[in-house]
Amino acid sequence: MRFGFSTAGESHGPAGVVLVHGVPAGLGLVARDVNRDLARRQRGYGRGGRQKIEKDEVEFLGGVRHGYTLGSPVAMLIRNDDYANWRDRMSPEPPQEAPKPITLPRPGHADLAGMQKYAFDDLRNVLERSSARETAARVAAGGVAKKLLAEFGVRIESAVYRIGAVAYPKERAALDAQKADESEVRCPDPEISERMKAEIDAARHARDALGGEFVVIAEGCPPGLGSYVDWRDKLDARLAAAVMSVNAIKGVEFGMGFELAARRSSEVQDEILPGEDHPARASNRLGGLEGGMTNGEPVVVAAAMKPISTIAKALRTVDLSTGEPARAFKERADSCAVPAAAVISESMVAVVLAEAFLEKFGADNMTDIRAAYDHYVRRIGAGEPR
Ligand code: EPS
Repeated sequence: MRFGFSTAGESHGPAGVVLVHGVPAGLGLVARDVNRDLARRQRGYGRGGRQKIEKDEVEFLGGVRHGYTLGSPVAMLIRNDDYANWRDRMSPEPPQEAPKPITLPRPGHADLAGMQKYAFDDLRNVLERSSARETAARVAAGGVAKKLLAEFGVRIESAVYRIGAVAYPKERAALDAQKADESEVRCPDPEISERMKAEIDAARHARDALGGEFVVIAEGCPPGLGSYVDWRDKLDARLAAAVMSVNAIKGVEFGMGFELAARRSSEVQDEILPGEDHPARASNRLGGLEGGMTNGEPVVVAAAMKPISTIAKALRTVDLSTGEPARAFKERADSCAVPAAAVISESMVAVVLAEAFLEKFGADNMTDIRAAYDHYVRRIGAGEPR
């Protein structure tokens, strides 16, 4: 089966679960490999009270033995510690007394269309699954993908370059992304980070929330992941879909992104120069992707996140139990989750790259994949086998 994953679990239910399939046998994998990113996802200035309750860690339920994958699905469990406080409202078994339904859909959330689509009269049935809590399970899947890619020298990082009106140059954020973990907003510049934090404070005091922009960089990808042959195989399309699937993401761009549209061709292509052992590039304006394939330059994906839709300054809605005008439902929420979205998007990028990597080099076991990879990089002169 090709590499990929499915998740299950509700935000205040007992746990999140992820099943990662298509993982080759013989990959070294321990809980620590995955838990590091789970902790990075939980950080970020502007998070609400929930992250103080949770300490996300995985428990392997299948697919790993004595620190190595078996080629069977890797199943991981992440418990929701908050479930203890929600047992009555979220128990899988019928409760003694049904909780009062929530009927005030929030503009911008999945609430209204979700209730219409699934014939619910309680929007908790929608919000529990549409909540970004689900992304913890995605990050666990991303941890497996990152571990696989790291065996071949692929490193994935991210940096935030906008929170609300406070911005930093995207190119500089991408260059210094390795410093982003030191910042509470994942911006590599300490002074801009402080301004971003002040921006978040101001929004919170106004009972509002903020979005922003971030960039994910994958270095060390060999050329030729993805393909130009069929539209479904084009890697930029697959990466865009994966990043767009992260809650509240409204736009994705590569390299110089939408700015490319305003320039002349000669100003935007990455010229090919003779290199030591293989052709080199004079620039990376296209973000490491040409013709739906990696070209050996760092893959640079940026995304715009809209502000979170659960806000204290509740917006106008309709009470679905009466049809009367009302104010939207308000529950504890984050005031900014852009730093978390950057980490989640690293995971989604890793999953797509791992899938494309295994398409190119085989998928059964690490020994055969390594042999295919070594042969390929030798043939195209893209450096020494790792
Ligand atoms: C979310 C609402 C908040 C966030 C949550 C996403 O949860 P709660 O309602 O429990 O306070 O903290 O994100 C997470 C729980 C998480 O782990 O990222 C929402 O409505 O989407």
